[in-house]
Amino acid sequence: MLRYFILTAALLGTLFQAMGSTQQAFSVRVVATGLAGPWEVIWGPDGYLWVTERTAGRVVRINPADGAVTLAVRIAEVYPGTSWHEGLLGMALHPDLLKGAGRDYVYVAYTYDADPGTALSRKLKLRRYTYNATAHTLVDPVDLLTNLPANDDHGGGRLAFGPDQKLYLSRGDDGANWLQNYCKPNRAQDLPAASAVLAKDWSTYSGKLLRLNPDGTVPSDNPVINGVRSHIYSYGHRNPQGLAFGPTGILYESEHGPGTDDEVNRIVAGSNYGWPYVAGYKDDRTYVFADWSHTTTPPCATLKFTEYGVPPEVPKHKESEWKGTFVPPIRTFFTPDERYDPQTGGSSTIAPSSLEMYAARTNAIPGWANSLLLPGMTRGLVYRMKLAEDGQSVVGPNEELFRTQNRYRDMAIGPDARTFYLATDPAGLGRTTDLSGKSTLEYANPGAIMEFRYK
Ligand SMILES: [Ca+2]
Ligand SMILES: [Ca+2]
Ligand SMILES: [Ca+2]
Repeated sequence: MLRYFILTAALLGTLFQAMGSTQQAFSVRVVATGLAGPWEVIWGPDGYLWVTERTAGRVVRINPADGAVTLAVRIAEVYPGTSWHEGLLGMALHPDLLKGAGRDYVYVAYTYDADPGTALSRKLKLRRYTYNATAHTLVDPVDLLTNLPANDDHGGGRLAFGPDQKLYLSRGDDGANWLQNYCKPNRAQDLPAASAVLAKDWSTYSGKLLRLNPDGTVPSDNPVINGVRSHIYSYGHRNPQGLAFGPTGILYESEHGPGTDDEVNRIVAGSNYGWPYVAGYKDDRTYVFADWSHTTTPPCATLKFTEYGVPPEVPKHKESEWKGTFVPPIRTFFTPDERYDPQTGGSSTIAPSSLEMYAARTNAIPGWANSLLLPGMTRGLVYRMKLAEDGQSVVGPNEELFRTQNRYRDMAIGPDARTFYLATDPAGLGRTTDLSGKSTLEYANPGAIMEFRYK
């Protein structure tokens, strides 16, 4: 027993030393700055960083050596809106880009006004471009899927190209039943009828992960959910902004929780992830589903939305009251204990903006092989989680990395597996944390690409 304790203490000492030295193990450099809301950053096959600028509607290529920015396309149709959830969002590069296979395709997702001229009809679309490697521009736009629901909150919008040669697109719950949209019913649990799929009515696609053929059609092997096959791959999501594939093809996702319980999920085709009935685990801790939009007496619109102290007229449902089947997260950030009071305890979340797989096994940073990296916005940190060998779960504590006074929006990993590129939010997008741990609205490096290189 005594020996056990000595060993454990020694191990813990090593662990804390390793965690404490994390910051010193990396050199930091600002690669580029002055970007208009960099939202996606990808290490391209040409050795450039490919970046979407959310509010400017631009795709740019950045030389990582000198930070020179080259415009690939400006998409005039992008509707940037005024919220954090609109504009040019996700991007995915076809794995055959610049391989001479005739598939030099780049996919983007963005919000646009589907009814210009009259009232605003905010929608999201998926578009494909072809890269002209001589002119270094994106040309020949093809709209693959249009008229997807969009709003001024919880837009999701992350894109990924899967090892199964399918496209994956995350869609948020559009902020329904929350803040300024509190009287709008939440549709994260709604599923389409066969007739809606035939009629290309995608109005149920809020709060979903979508899986598409590269031409935008429904894959014939997509899950049949509630008797219907559609683009929907999984449902019951709040605001999923991270998608990453593991080396064996497992899909991981991250999504924002409601003041507690940001989630990292392992995605199983056809499954329900619980929102809005459950946040994090089904544990009745803190979260109660307050169904504002279905308040009838008095009508919802006559009530004033509050996050805490929800009025008695609003129907409330404890997590344990819901009898549906769902897949719980593999990790939360964070599920507080019973003593936590959300009104006085502050936010227990990190605002996870994306997710990256660190698959490297050769040249990997010691201990890092087979990890997930989770950038967050409100704490100026990236969290590393070690995956179990089979990829089904995460093991051990989180490691906190790359602490700066910034909101990290996305990340790319360099081909050496030792260089990391972080995109930061532009000024004015809400709080982050300073180096002493205090909440702040000032960012050290707004609208930048930062490089962290392992020494
Ligand atoms: Ca990325
Ligand atoms: Ca969930
Ligand atoms: Ca819960």
